[in-house]
Amino acid sequence: MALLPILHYPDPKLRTKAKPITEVTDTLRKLIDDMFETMYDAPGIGLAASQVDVHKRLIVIDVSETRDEPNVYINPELELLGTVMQAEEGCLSVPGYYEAVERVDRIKVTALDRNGESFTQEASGLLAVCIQHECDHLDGKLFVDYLSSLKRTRIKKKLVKLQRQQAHS
Ligand code: GNR
Ligand code: NI
Repeated sequence: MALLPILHYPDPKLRTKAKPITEVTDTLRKLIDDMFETMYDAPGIGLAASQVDVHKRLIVIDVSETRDEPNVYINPELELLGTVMQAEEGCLSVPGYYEAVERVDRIKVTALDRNGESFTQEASGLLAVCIQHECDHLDGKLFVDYLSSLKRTRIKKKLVKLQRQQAHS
């Protein structure tokens, strides 16, 4: 297993639209394992392949308190249900920032699991928010895109400054 480097906003690679996965192979399962290790280490509740510079439609999630409920979604397709709510979101690609974002409180997702089998799941609460957040990553979208341009610009400037300092230390 291996920890994978996570891309940080405003890296333009985070804007890449991910391509559908055509075959679920052992190589892909190795990537899934590495993504879980990276997510648990961060620590985060979800990770999209886009964040580790792999532009394939794959996300991993574990919203459990006990960190022992790994969920894999390959080629996820979302159906938005329920009503729009505000929820505080953070992102491993936007470290240190938490902001309210509007999301629906209920979704239905259809995807392939790590064996290439199709499944459908209904989700609410944090899991529903996280699945929407991760699916956005696959389309090159970040939670900061839902904020005012003023807030987004402030966050961008601070992160660019931080990255410059880290590069020089
Ligand atoms: O770890 C994460 N926490 C989180 C909290 C609220 C809403 C979404 C998330 S996802 C985030 C990990 C991440 O950046 N996934 O892309
Ligand atoms: Ni994120």
